[in-house]
Amino acid sequence: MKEKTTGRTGSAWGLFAMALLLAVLMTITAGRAGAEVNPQPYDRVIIFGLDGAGAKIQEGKTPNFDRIFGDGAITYEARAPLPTVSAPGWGAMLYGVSGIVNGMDNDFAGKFHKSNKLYDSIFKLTKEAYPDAKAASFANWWDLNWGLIERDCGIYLYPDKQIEPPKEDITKKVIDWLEKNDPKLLFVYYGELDEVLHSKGFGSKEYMEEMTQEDEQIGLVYDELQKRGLLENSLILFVTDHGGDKKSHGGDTDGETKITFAAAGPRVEKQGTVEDVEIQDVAAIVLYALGIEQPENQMGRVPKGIFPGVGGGERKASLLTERYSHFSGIRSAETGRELTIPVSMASKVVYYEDFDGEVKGLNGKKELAAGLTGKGLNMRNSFLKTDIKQNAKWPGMSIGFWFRDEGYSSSGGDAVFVTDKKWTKGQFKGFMIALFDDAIQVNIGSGQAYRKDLFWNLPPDYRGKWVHCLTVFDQKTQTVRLYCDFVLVAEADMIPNKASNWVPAKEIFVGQDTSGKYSCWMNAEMDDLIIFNEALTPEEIEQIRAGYEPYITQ
Ligand SMILES: [Ca+2]
Repeated sequence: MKEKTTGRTGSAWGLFAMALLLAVLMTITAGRAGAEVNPQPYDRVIIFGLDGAGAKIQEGKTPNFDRIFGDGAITYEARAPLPTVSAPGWGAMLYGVSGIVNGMDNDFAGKFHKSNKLYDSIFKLTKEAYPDAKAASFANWWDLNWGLIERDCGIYLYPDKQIEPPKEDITKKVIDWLEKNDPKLLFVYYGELDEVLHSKGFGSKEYMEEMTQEDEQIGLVYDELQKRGLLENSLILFVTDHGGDKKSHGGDTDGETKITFAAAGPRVEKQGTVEDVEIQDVAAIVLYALGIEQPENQMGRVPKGIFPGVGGGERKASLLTERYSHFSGIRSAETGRELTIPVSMASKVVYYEDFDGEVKGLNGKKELAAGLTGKGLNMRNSFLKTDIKQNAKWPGMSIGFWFRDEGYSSSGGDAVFVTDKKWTKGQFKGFMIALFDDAIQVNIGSGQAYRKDLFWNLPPDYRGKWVHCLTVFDQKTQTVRLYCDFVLVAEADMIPNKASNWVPAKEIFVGQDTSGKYSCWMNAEMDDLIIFNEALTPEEIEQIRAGYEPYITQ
């Protein structure tokens, strides 16, 4: 239903990275503002989301928006995160962090999202704070309910299967649901406006007509809430994710980045002007409204001008960027050292290559490059054929390595870090760890129709720095866990009831698939590849991290 391309442009990306770095530097100087907890919480928060509305609401015929928010606090100068595409926008709203920092992009949104381990959405936090409360998301962009919200957080999702019903159906389902449920948090999302943006243009006649139609839907839901007495002590929000530029969006023009934000309800500033809003602030607003303490890892804060005497101040730096600051160099004197593995783990090591001595199984141009310590594999034109075959009797497998990528391969595709199969089909039996765009991808195939893919979007500052990637395949719990720089960042279930199906027959290859002819090469160096025949525990991974500590500088 929605455009699936990320719309990333080099310039927007670079600017974003720079802006993020600047923001981090500024925030460190400014210090952190402690988040307040609302002494007088609202009973519920209702969020209306219109995809792609930008700031056009102020020019449109939107009588319902006007009657709901006319007396509330509004701004048409809120800012969408870059790139100005849907998933980073809605991801920022849901998680209170910049969408990309949270690993949300449109590629990711289409994938099943189980709770990611670094951040919790406002839905999950609401359910944790009020376990018996009802919460729901109604959205006719399938990826939102499927990919962006944790599907295991216990809220009602419509649709919960891969359909994208028209807006009238969304409205009807919300109204039906309200018959039996008093929501603590309700999100009602309409996506058609973004489609008209792409087909007819941002601000076109058809676009403005669609906006009016979606405004009607908002009015119907609002009237139902009123009828049921659910507007009392409720905070109503209007949010959009981005605007547009002609028939597109993704860039950094005013049309794309300036967006509408509005709030209404008791104790909201009468005809207030909200100052300095970014979408990630919406999470802070929702949590404040519901009397829930904002987690330390959220970046947004309550803006000034919504609640009297509350809000403003600096946003926090990304916890991810702080915890996840990549290693930019090594002490040159440390070359040729040996990795220290605690004795308890040494027996689990089935393969270790530091690329510092003679490298067995080197293929392609057989080139080494500067590594994290000593030398490393030059993955641009060389690969490694190990003599390791995974054994079905292993209780699991863990693969760790350092890599320094200079930017996504210009040849496109998804270059291979480590695999035991041909990577022309994800369904092929075995596993694969790749770099897909700026995301680490872990794939498992059953050999038949089934494939499972886990994604983690790397933060924008990873390029040119050493990043540690560790993947744990756990046969016992049937899960795959991905650690970046020793932080658990993503987890997924393995293929159900097919535990051993992913165990391969071929040797493990590094920098190439097992054909040795995969068209896309990694634009990176690799160092210290280590393979364990067990699923490492968090404590063991922490020991590995500590073992590296003397050798790395930040
Ligand atoms: Ca090395």
